[in-house]
Amino acid sequence: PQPVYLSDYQPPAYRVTHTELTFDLDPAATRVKARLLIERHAKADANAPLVLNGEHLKLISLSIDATPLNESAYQVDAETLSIANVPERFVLESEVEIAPQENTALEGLYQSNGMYCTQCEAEGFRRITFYPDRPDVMATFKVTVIGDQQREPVLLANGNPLERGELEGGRHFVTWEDPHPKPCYLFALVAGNLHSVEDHFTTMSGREVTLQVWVEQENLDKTEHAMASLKRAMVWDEQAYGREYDLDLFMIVAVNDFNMGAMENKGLNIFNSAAVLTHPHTATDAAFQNVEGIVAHEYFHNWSGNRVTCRDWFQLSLKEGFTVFRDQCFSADTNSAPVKRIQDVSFFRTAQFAEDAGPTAHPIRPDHFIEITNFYTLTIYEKGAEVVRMLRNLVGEENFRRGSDLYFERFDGQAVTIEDFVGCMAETSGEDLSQFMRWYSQAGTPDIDAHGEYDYVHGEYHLTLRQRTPATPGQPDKLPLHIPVRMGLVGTKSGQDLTLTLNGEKIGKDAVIHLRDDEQTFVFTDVAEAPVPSLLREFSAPVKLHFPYSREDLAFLLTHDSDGFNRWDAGQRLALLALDDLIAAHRNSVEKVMDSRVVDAFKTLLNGPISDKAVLAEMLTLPSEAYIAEQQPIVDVDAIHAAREFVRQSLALALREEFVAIYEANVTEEPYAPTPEQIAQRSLKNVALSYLMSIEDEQGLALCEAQFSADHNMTDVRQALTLLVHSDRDDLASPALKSFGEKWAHDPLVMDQWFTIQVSRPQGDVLERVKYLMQHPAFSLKNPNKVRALIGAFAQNRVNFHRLDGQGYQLLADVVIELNRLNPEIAARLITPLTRWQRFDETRQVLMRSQLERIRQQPLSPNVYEVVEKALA
Ligand code: B3K
Ligand code: ZN
Repeated sequence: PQPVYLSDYQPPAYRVTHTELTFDLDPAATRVKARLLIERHAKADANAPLVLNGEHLKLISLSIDATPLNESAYQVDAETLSIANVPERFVLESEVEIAPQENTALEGLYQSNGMYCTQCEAEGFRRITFYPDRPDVMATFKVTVIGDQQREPVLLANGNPLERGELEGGRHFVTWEDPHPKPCYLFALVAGNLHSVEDHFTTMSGREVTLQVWVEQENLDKTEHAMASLKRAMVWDEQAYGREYDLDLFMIVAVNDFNMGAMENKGLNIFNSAAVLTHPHTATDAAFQNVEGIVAHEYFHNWSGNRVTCRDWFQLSLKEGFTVFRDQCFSADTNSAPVKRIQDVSFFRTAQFAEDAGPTAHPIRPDHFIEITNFYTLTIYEKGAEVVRMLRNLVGEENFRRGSDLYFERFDGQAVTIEDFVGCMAETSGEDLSQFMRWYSQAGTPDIDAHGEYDYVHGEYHLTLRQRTPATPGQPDKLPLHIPVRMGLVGTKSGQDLTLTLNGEKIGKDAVIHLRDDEQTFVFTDVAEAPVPSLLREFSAPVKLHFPYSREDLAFLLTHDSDGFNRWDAGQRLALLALDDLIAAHRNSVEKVMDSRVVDAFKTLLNGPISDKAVLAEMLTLPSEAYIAEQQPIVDVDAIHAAREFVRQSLALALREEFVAIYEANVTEEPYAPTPEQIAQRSLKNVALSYLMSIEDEQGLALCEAQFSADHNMTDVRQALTLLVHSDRDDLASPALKSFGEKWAHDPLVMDQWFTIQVSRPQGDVLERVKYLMQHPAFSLKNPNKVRALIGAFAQNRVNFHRLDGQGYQLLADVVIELNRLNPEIAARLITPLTRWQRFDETRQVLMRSQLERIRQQPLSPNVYEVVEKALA
């Protein structure tokens, strides 16, 4: 397979102005008729052939302006249809046959649980009909869906329904019209035996919108939260961005087999059932929050993505980075803002930093790719969002809003580039953002080495920041970036933020300084007392900050920093220092000794006044094994696990009474609601329980068992079950697992959790369990959620996946090889943990590489090929 390059971009020679489609549904032989109004681009060569994309299509007929084309007039190969000598304007009609039931890749038109659905982004539409499958071709669509009245009573497509009627042979049809020009990746069709919950929304200009959530009958009681989230998102986008909805109908559909979380098809968002269905008894607090965020994300795409779309797929972050930023802000406004930031950053620093440091590292705007599906990454999405956040910090909130207004207005109905977006921000703010643009083209995470010195005599604080971005594949040399560093100086005597004076100017107590050069020294004057600097507040830039904080400095920031995020981060840094010592002790077989400063810090937190329970729960949570691993030069999975367990147990032993008190103070009999207050209480209670269970004493076990049997809500039940299964008390865990598995055998989303809990345990029997569970009737390799819940979760199980006999790697490779044939997109994603081989000891490196080599020897999809080649390069 050959890569495509951003620098080769050419505007399309022909555009489609209007698209009419008729689907005659059949599992083995669906007929798709297309009628396309096509125009040659004014600047295009009059002799340019018309080239359409098309894959896995059986061509039945083809005509131009109602004249059938004979076979010499066109050429078809496995990927394209070319027609030479076409007029300047014409109507192209085609009919093709496709087989949705054979489609296991879940791209294009496929079947899930007997219903029909589509996934077209990025290049799935070419599996439906011959078409210029690129986002810069935007057309209005009229779509007729014909199906069986019994099997497919519901027939949906984008836009508003125009007409419906009965046909011969028990068939019926519905015709839909979408007046907003769109690229074909936003096309959607759904047909099946579905039921809807309906609600209404009045937009700020008074437009009445019908809202529907379509699900299978047994899930009708799991739609309330998605609907409520949708309405909150609609209000929020009006208030925060002045954006209102633009059709009479907005539909969400839940499907069981879906590669990603959801898809923002115009007016007809299709969701992975895991990203929409919730019920107190089946979904955890985290799932409720995830649903809220994804519903909002897809809704926000209606403007950032649909009304204004991407010129080409290299610009993917234009819509994704911006939309993730928008959904992050929405969730922050709706729930606890500091917790949202802590959770996002904690995930980002673990997973995106790892991506940026590995062989698949790529810029937010890649300059080439083989398979675009491989680029729906944490870099495009999450780092893209961090860059938009930096932009807002650089230009200020007001200019940012004016910039986004200008962007939506100026480019409405167009397919544009990242320059167009940043250009609007530069225009409304007057800022020079040219150096800032490097964030989009340079891969890798910048390291910032910082140090500071307090000059008592002159009352000055000298802060030196040095940036350097490590080489990444294809980018050996990096240029300095424009990095906004939000900071304060916390006085060690007063415990307060000091007023900052820089270059003779008072800039406040909390300010953004701009690092543009390789190295810069900032001299703060009028600094009356020795300060501890609080840097990168709220994680103001996606960088690794190194500052030689002492443990005393960190304990000080933990209690005094005015920035909640940095208070949490100080705790994490303090814990990491202690963990470092313990990892070394474990490796050297020296007795482990707990750092009393960490115990004291936790004690202060537990005994202090609790202002925000959700933040406290985060502060009491130790860095994950994956994040600890990120900080180590060579990952020693066993030492990391042992060190972290040692810290957990030491804290539990030292602070047992406090944890019991916290637990008891946060038990409630109230009926479940996913409110910030209740979620905060449950998180705090469940963190306390996890400490108590780490020492497996009688009281902890009793509380855990009682919480499991109380069966009050899934958050509590899942936490209790996880702690039992991850303990050494199989006598308690086995019956609990069994009863849970039997109770929920009918619910695929709960069974996903049941799989994950079992294969995440640290005990040594996990590999056998994975193999055994792969034979379980509830498991299927064809269902992406199942693959993620069982295989994906196992590959995150650090001690077991990285077994020294290499069997964990081998199992993953076996699955990748099989999935490569069924679903290349999921197969390619699943390889990720193996691509990180450089981070491990030599024995494991050899084992991991040999599995990658074994995969490489197979006939491969472009998706898997691209990832494996990069991993072994
Ligand atoms: N835009 C979709 C991505 C689906 C692509 C799958 N190959 C989901 C989202 O970001 O909203
Ligand atoms: Zn998105």
